[in-house]
Amino acid sequence: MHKLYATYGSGNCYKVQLLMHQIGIPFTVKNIDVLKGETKSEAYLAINPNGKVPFLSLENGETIGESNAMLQHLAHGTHLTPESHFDRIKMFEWMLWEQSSHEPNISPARFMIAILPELREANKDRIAEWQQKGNKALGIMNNYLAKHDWLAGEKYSIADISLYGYTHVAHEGEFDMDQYPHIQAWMARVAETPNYISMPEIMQDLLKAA
Ligand SMILES: N[C@@H](CCC(=O)N[C@@H](CS)C(=O)NCC(=O)O)C(=O)O
Repeated sequence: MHKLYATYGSGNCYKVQLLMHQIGIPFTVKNIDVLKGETKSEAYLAINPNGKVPFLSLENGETIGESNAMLQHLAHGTHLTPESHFDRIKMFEWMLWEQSSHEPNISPARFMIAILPELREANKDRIAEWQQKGNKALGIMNNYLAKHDWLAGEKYSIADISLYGYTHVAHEGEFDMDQYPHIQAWMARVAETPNYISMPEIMQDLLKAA
């Protein structure tokens, strides 16, 4: 069975858990507590020298770092990867964009506001910059979703899962989601897809496995 190293509350980890749940891939989880510095422990660095989660150890002994690479591998040949070449390229485009728009802006703003608020005051200028860049990204998504139901082609795909990871918790980083009605409608569609599971629900499993 695949084993996912993950930490509680991470959008990057949730993306991978959500996908495996939705396509019915059995997996175990190992909690690596970022707040306790466990990603930098000697034991964990021996498993993943990059010292980050998520990290996926496949049943066949191969490993994958980077959440979006995991999504691409796990969804290969399933209904969550578009059939047409061009739709797959658009999927890839959104997933690369996610790592330069959401991951470095929405994610750290949320982290310092909702997860480690004691860091907030000392980082208020950085948070303001992340919020400004994050809002720019959310505006781009909102405009696109005004005309499209899904990000890549006509169907739900791992591009949606990838972007959903941090978009659906952006309000925790004090992003005003009322400004983005088309994102809200898209998030509601994602939550209606078959075998959807919320972050708190699937993260409960992670805590139990700690
Ligand atoms: N680009 C990576 C980002 C991974 C990442 O930054 N993970 C965070 C948790 S969301 C982490 O491991 N932080 C702990 C650390 O850097 O020690 C991905 O998409 O998987």
